[in-house]
Amino acid sequence: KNHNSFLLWFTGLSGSGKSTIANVVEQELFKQGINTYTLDGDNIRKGINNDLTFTPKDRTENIRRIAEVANLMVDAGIVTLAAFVSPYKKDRDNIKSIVKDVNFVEIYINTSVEECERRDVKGLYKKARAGEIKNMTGISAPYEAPENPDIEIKTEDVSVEQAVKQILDYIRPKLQL
Ligand code: GGZ
Repeated sequence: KNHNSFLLWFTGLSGSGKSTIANVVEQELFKQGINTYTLDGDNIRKGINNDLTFTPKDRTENIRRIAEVANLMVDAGIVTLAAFVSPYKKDRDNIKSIVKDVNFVEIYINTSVEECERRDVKGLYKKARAGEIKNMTGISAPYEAPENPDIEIKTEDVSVEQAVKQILDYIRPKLQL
């Protein structure tokens, strides 16, 4: 194990707040001089995984490739954050087997589908309701909630700052901050 590095994996619905929270965690780590990188839909689904859709099979392959990339990044000593819906339990279990020599933290961003749909930052829920988007997680595709995440954040109850503190408090002993 590379004891100085690890993988923070954020799972939750579209619009749950994964990227928002991950980005602030990353800023805090940066302030402490820690080398980090965030993998998310913007840099992965537009690049290495631009051949993949949102069918169950493609999501499985999406998560598998991301886990392999994350494994390399952590091996290179980078504290890696990954923010993906990752809705299937078996795919999340597979991450753990791919990154088996890495300190892995599963963070469940628990925001109800009602709240995500109310926020609808990208208008995807509206499109899903109108049938313009298929396989929309929470609407026409399942989200299998983690049963035993390392950290669970209910964004309807806590602020971004509180969520970030909860994560930093959890990882601080592992980082020797
Ligand atoms: C879920 C979708 C879909 C469907 C497009 N279902 O809020 P966003 O926009 O930025 O995050 C979502 C992102 C999900 O990609 P992931 O790679 O994280 O998904 S998975 O882990 O399940 O492979 C959303 C957008 O892409 N998006 N269509 N049908 N999210």
